[in-house]
Amino acid sequence: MIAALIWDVDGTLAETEHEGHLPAFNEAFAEAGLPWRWDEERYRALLQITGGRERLLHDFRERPDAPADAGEREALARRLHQRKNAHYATRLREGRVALREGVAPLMREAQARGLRLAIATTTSRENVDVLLSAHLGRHWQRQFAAVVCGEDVVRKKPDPQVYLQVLRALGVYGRDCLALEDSPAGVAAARAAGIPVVLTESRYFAGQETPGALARGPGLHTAQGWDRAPASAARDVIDLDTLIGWARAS
Ligand code: XBP
Ligand code: MG
Repeated sequence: MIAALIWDVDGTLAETEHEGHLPAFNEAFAEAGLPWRWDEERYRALLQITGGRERLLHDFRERPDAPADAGEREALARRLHQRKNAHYATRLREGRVALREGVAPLMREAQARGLRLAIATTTSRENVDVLLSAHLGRHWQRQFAAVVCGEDVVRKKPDPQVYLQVLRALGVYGRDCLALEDSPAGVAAARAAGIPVVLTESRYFAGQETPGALARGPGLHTAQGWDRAPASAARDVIDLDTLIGWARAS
């Protein structure tokens, strides 16, 4: 039996990168009077860098028109990142980012059957709050036994730190949980913490080589297109019995 489901946020709970962070970064560039814009292709490449501020700093290194001074670059990244998060929050509050199909039903099923829910993310608590307040209500935190975010760790995914902190907070072993992820860095982080992980492909990471996942498929809303057979063909979704079956057989 699985004791807890541990959820990644960006790409797993919602298509936040495409519908939230990317447009918000571009809004921050425009607002600052900068001519820079990231298109989908560039953003897909930049997503190899986890953390929005770190992503900006990485991008600056390849821009001849970015400040040459390291301190100035750091300050600009900090400012743009703050503004990006403000634009991100506005988008969320305007209802422009939905939860991925199948996420809320699986959360409800897990809770009804006595499993605990947890969050393990690279993004900030502020960003998680705005997403989950919009979809689960302002008391969403009560539904989660542990929430570990980017600011709680020194090293972001693919480092296992965020998952190890969740395990510590829950007081369980990795093998007794199941993580849900969408990215190679996320899968690597969960595996390094000893947690079995299921990969739901998201817009920017679909098709990327991702070793280590128990199963991989297009989303929780369908049992079609997965690389492993679901527990029952009767329900065309990935439900808790399917996840438990996969974990048990691994
Ligand atoms: C994904 C990330 C984050 C987001 C942006 O995190 O790498 O950096 O792209 O959020 P996860 P911030 O999939 O672990 O939730 O700007 O707050 O970093
Ligand atoms: Mg993710």
